[in-house]
This record gives sequence, structure tokens and C-alpha cells, in this order.
Amino acid sequence: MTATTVRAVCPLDCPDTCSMLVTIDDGRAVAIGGDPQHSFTRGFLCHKTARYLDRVYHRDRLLHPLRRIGAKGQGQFERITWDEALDVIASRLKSVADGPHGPQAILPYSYCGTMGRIQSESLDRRFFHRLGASVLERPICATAGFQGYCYTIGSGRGMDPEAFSQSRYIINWGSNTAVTNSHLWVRMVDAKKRGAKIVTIDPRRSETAAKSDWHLAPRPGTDGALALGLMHVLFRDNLQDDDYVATACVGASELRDRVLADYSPARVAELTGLATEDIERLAREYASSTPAAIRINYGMQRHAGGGMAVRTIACLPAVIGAWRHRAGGILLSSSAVFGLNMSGLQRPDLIPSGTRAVNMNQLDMALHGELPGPLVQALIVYNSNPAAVCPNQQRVLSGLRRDDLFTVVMEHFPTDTVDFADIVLPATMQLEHLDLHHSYGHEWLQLNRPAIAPLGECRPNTDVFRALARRLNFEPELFDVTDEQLARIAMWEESATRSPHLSGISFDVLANDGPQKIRTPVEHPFASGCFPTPSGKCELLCQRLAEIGFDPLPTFIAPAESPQSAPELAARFPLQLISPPSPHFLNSTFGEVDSLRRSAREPQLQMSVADAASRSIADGATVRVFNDRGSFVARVLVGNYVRDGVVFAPSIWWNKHSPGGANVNSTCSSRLADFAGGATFFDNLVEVEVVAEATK
Ligand SMILES: Nc1nc2c(c(=O)[nH]1)N[C@H]1C(S)=C(S)[C@@H](COP(=O)(O)OP(=O)(O)OC[C@H]3O[C@@H](n4cnc5c(=O)[nH]c(N)nc54)[C@H](O)[C@@H]3O)O[C@H]1N2
Ligand SMILES: Nc1nc2c(c(=O)[nH]1)N[C@H]1C(S)=C(S)[C@@H](COP(=O)(O)OP(=O)(O)OC[C@H]3O[C@@H](n4cnc5c(=O)[nH]c(N)nc54)[C@H](O)[C@@H]3O)O[C@H]1N2
Ligand SMILES: [Mo]
Repeated sequence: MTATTVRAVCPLDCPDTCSMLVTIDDGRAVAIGGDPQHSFTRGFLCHKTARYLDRVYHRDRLLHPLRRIGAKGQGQFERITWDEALDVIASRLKSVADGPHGPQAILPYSYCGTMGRIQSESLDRRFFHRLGASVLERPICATAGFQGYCYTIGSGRGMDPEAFSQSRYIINWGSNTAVTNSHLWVRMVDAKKRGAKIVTIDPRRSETAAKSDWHLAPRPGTDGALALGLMHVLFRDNLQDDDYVATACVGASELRDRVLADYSPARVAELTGLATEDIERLAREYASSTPAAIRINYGMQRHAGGGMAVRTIACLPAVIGAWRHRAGGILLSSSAVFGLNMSGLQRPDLIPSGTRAVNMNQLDMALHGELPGPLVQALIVYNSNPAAVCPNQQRVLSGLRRDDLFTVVMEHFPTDTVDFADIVLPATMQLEHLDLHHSYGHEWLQLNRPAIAPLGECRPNTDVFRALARRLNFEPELFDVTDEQLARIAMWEESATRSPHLSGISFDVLANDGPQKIRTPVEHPFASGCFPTPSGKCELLCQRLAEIGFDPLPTFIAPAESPQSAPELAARFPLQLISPPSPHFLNSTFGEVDSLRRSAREPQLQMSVADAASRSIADGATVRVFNDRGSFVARVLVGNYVRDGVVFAPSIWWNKHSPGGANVNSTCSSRLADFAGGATFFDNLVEVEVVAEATK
């Protein structure tokens, strides 16, 4: 037989959403590569997805349904049939739903193991809505910042990522672009070749910071103060764009008064730990290099004041009129341009009124009955690995260990979460199912065609919910819908109203012609104002914030845990720990791939020379990192990687691959951020002690 090629899409939770080509020979995928025809991802894959076939044909891949035979957490199972597994799950869900606490004692738990619209969030939502289960809110990653951005801009809309190659001044703000968004980084390198300057704002010397022209390292969680200080300099030195501010913004004079009175460079230097000269210089360079672009990303919003910080930074391009230029402005996420019919897919109208919402960041509390509403009695996990990725891990694990909790996990691999399952269901991977992909880092819609038959007895997530709906006698018209039909619904094909952004784009066009760029109606947003806010302007002053009890003007909200904001806590735990991703994992995904785990070596902690010296910690020592929530063990790397007072643990290791069986999330707090219940992973004070000296 001759080899064939199938066009697929990388499913990972990453802004790049690469177009891929999979080579199939005799029913087996033999090669995977980037699709050179896709102008954004340009035919190259990151070193993780380049190893995607190692996941597909991995020796540990889950291929059959399993039932637990050991204690929870031990990961001991026996094989059962799909019918047995589905019968057990359906009857247990029914008995919980019919029991004294009703269906809200059932909690779905999922995130973005796949970003595909169909396998990530379609029939599953319909199923749980129809069942009347608790609704899971999903702000673990991006919501605080996204919401903050929307207060200022009105929607998530921002710069077209493709425009960055034309920018003259680029700020990576809390964004490790070279690692977490490598195809945008290529655009930045293009811009640099044309003479642009690249600046990175990050408390540690990230891969991106190391490759930038200028690295500023503020204290974690102080970005809002920095942005206010920049605006002080802009207004003080008359560097604002008066015409743009007058026509396109509301609240400029109030903002001006605020920053001039409260955020002098000297005060901001104190709050951020930066030098006043650097604050002054950054403001001047930013205002005088046209066009100036900011890539703001999610790292800097995983703090108590993260939402307000993003809102504040999002004011900057309007103040200097950067939006006038296609290659100026700010980009957080491109997902807002797609306008897919998600409510048609998910049917939120099926949610019984009065159903409670459970914030996924508070799984620790939900599993211990500490939230309003019933104690969770059945937990259905898919597309997520909460035992490894959730904050306040020790409390999450003690909740998962509860004998009265019924847990189902749909997975590819025996993850830390699988170890706690009563029933495990083997899920298909991207090469084995159909999906439709938008992106949060470019503006192309893509279709992932199945390239090979499912391995073993694996089934797509959607099939599981179809089968459970049938067993619970739910309406066939809601659930007997194929994945292709779901994709068509998402693109409004079955609906009278269609977003103009999708004109000429359909399932068939994607299937026949490949990826399509969304037809955005204007060449670049906000060139002449017209922001999608209630006032129609960029809201430097935002009345909606006042209505929910926040300062309507940009302001600095300090981290919950820092030496400055919590001196008593810092007396015991003086170091600010941040735990953004390792280049070798995608959250906890790829923890199973030996070669990537070897590249990441072992759980590590980067520490400054001064902080190591004051604790007599030598480079290479094994340390325990701890606070009142828990601890984990890591090998210390001493050097100039982080500013003094900050430590960095590349993440997210599986617990079972970590010495001591716990990862960094044992120390992270489940406290919520200011907006939208966001997570605060990087707002975390710890102390570090040696457990074993360095071995030669
Ligand atoms: N290789 C790889 N790529 C990924 C992922 C992965 O796990 N691995 N994860 C994907 C996912 S789900 C997401 S959400 C994105 C995340 O990608 P990014 O948004 O880039 O987020 P992070 O890597 O979490 O953080 C970015 C940088 O912010 C810094 N940072 C932390 N706290 C602060 C702060 O208070 N202020 C400032 N200025 N900087 C701070 C961190 O040190 C880090 O270098 O990446 C996606 N891409
Ligand atoms: N300390 C710390 N914690 C963090 C972060 C951090 O930076 N530091 N980052 C946070 C962020 S930004 C995020 S987004 C979350 C991510 O948290 P999660 O969304 O839980 O991400 P992953 O760890 O990648 O786990 C996804 C799981 O889904 C499975 N999966 C993939 N595709 C499918 C499928 O089609 N069907 C089924 N059933 N399963 C599938 C994968 O095998 C994998 O085990 O973690 C958060 N946790
Ligand atoms: Mo994320």
C-alpha cells in the first residue's frame, strides 16, 4: 500500500494551534509534521508535538475500560467491557441524581486537554446540563486576565498576531513567548531583523527574556503598578496621543490625575523593585517607537490582583494611540474573533434554574463539602489531570481519596488522577477522532480529520456522552448527533443567523481546502476608536467595575502573598514561588513521554545566588520547598535566573514522577484572583531547606 497524508491539527492547549500533516502507511501513522501551507504555523512543530506519535503508540496508553480493585490512589485496576463500565456509571449517576441531594451532587471536571471544540466542550456540556449536574466554572487559566482586558477594551479582541512582524517595539509582558507561543516568537524575530526592539517583563530570566534586547524583572504580581508608573511618565511628559485619547477613550483626565498623584516612578520603583530610570526609559521608548505592540500573556495574571493588572496594562495602547497602526496595540487572545455557535453546541438553556456553579480552582473545597450546595458524590473527569494541576494539592488528593466519592476518569494515560478513579475509560487521541479548532493565538479555523482507527477500545469523549444519554433515556434529538453535525452547528450551518466572520467558511470548505482565516471585517481593530464597550470607547474609567465594587480607575492590587503585602507570612515563608511551564511539557501532558521527561531532567527549583548563600544551599542540592499548604522536593539550580526573593519551579511534573510524590501544586493556594474567580498559582510564599547535599 502507498502512504497517504491526512491534514490534522495540534490539539494542545497552546495559542499556536498548528496545522499538521500526518503520514499513514498501512493504517499506521508513521510521520507527523507541520503543514507548510499554513501561513501562520509555517510548517514547523514544537519539539513536544513533534513527538506526538510517541504518545499515540506509547506502551502505557490506556486501551480498555478499567475498574478499580485497589485502594484509591494506588492505581490498581482490572479490565472490564464498555457495557459494564457504562452500566455502572449510568446507574451510579442515576442513583446520585435521584438521591437526597439531587443531581447537583454530580460534578463534571474538565479543561483543555484538547482544544478541539467538539471533544472539549460540546455534548459533554449538553449531557451535564440535561442531567442537572453542578455547572463547572473554568477559570483555571485565563479568565481573570481576559475579564480584566474586557473591562478596558470591551471584548477579547486585540492585534492580529500576524502583524507583529511589522512592529517596531515589542513588549512581552508576563509572556514566555519563545516557549509558550513559538510561532508568534518567529514574527517577533522577523520584526527584530527589521530593526524592532524586543523587551520582556518577567521576574525571572525566561527563555524569552534571555533572547530579548532588554529584560526587566519586577517582583511577581506588581505589573499593575508598573503600568501605572508608565502612565505617570506618559502624562507627566506629555507623551500621550491627545487626539486619540479625546476621541476614543473615556476617563483620560481622571486617569491622568490618579497616576500623577499616586504612581510616581519613585513609588512604583518601591512597589516593583525596578529602578526609576528603567521605568522612565521604558515609558519614553514605548511612546516614541511606532508602532508599539504588547504581547500580554497569562503568566502575569495568576495573582490576587491579576485581573486589574491586565485591565491596567490594556489602557496603555490607547494612551499612546498605538491602535492607530495595524502593528500597534495589544494582544491577549485571538479567540474572540471566531464567533462560533457555542451555545448551539452546549445548550446552556438546558441548565435547570438555580443550579449552582463550582469554580474548578476550588476543587479542594468542593470535594470536602466546603462550598454552598451538596457535597460532591460523583466526579466525572475528562481532558484534565486535576490531581497534578490543581492548587492546594494535598486537600484535592484527600478529597479524591474519599471512599464515598464515585470518580470516573476518561484518559489516554495512567495519570495521577487516574490512580483515584473507580472507573477508567480509554479516550481517543487527536489522530483518531474528528474535531474543529479555533485558536487563541491566530485567526485560522481548522478541521482535524481522523487519520487512523482508534487504538484498542478507545472512544471519543462525545461517544461516551452519547452512550450515557441513551442509558439515561435522554432525548435522542439532543444526543444522537454526529461529530460532523456538531462541527456544522458550531459554524452556524444549521442556523439562520451567521457571523459575517464565517462567511464562505463551512465544514466542506475546511475539509476540501484546509485552514481558513476568519474574515475580520476591519483591517485592524480600534484604529479610529469604536471599542465594543458600553460607552463605545476604550474605558480608562469603567463604570461596570464601580457597579461590582471595584475601583473604576486602574489601580494597583497587591499580591496576597508577598514580603511587602504579607510581612507576617513572609517572616516564615520569605520567597515568592512562581511555577510556569517547562518547555518540555504542556501543563502535565507529555509527562509520560520518556524523552521529554529526560530533557526536563527532574523537578527543579531555580534560586538566586544571594538567596542560596543565605540558606547555605549549594547548586545541585536536593531541597524541600514548603509552606503551610504542603511541600515538594526539587533539585536546586543556583544562578542568575531569578531576581532575589523569587524562586522558580518549571512545571507541571506528575506527582508520581516527583520525589516524595507531590509536585509544586502542593504549595500553591486555591485563593481566587480579583476578577472572574481566576487562579493565583504564582501568588505563593514558600521557604526552602536542604534535604540532601549536592552529589558530585
Ligand atoms: N511549552 C509549553 N507551552 C505552553 C504551555 C506549557 O505548559 N508548555 N502551556 C500553555 C498554556 S495552558 C498556557 S495558559 C500558556 C501560558 O503561557 P504564558 O502566558 O506565556 O504563561 P506562563 O508561561 O505561565 O507565564 C509567562 C511568564 O510570566 C512570568 N510571570 C510569572 N509571574 C509574573 C508576574 O507577576 N509578572 C510578570 N511580568 N511575569 C510573570 C513567568 O515567569 C513566565 O515566564 O502557554 C501555553 N503553552
Ligand atoms: N503550578 C501550576 N499549576 C498550573 C499551571 C501553572 O503554570 N503552574 N498552569 C495552569 C494552566 S494555565 C492550565 S491551562 C491548567 C491545565 O490543566 P489541564 O487542563 O488538566 O492540563 P493537562 O495537565 O495538560 O491535562 C490534560 C489531560 O487531558 C488528557 N486529554 C487530552 N486529550 C483528551 C481527550 O480527547 N479526551 C480525554 N478524555 N482526555 C484527553 C491528557 O492526556 C491530559 O492528561 O493547569 C494549571 N495548573
Ligand atoms: Mo493555560
